[in-house]
Amino acid sequence: MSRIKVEKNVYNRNQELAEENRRRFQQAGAYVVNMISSPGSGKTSLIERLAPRCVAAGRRLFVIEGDVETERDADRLRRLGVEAVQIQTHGACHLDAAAVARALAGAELAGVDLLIIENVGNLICPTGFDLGEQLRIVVASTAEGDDKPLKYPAAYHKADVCILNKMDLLAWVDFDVERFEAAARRANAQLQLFRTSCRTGEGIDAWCDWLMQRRA
Ligand SMILES: Nc1nc2c(ncn2[C@@H]2O[C@H](COP(=O)(O)OP(=O)(O)OP(=O)(O)O)[C@@H](O)[C@H]2O)c(=O)[nH]1
Ligand SMILES: [Mg+2]
Repeated sequence: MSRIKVEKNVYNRNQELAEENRRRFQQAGAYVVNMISSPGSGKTSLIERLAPRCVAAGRRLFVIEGDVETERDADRLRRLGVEAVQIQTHGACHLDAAAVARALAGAELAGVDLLIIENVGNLICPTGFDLGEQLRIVVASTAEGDDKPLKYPAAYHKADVCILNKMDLLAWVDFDVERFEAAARRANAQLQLFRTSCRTGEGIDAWCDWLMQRRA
């Protein structure tokens, strides 16, 4: 079989499983978010900031953490009282719909309001794999350079929301926010843009309020 045909089969099979996941999520009433970014842009930190707001709003949050190795991110969230499952891919650079289904095999999703899937830190491979989510977020940080939407357009093209995190670092890094956002909009004119800092809390309320409203 040619490589193109094998890849097409992999994507088709993933799409079928993603639709199965989506049906299960919808039946349970869970709103599902897939978070994609390069390593270290602040995905887990953003979830840590969201968690107490979910408690305050009476919303049940459940998180799937995707990493190549370690249970560290799930442990960070468990310390805050968040229900979290860790997927360790042991080499794979993305999550797929089958891995998400396996991670949730024994989980009771009824009553979960928000299910966040933090994908493996990578701007390339995760973009091709629908996990059954309703909302896809691409997170960038000011430490990464403002040209990333130009270099990794698919990550932006396929996202609904773009969060620019680490706004507190702007004074120390060469990063032009307007240039970044113009490039992100060029990849995807519909992108909903947010600017945040998990350190100072800047923009966190606006982002979390928007997400809660969208979920409702
Ligand atoms: N200055 C600053 N540091 C931040 C901010 N957000 C996160 N960090 C720091 O950036 C580092 C990476 O944050 P994480 O939340 O672990 O990033 P991540 O995207 O989940 O990383 P991976 O899961 O490894 O891909 C940590 O040391 C955080 O404390 C921010 O807004 N400002
Ligand atoms: Mg993380």
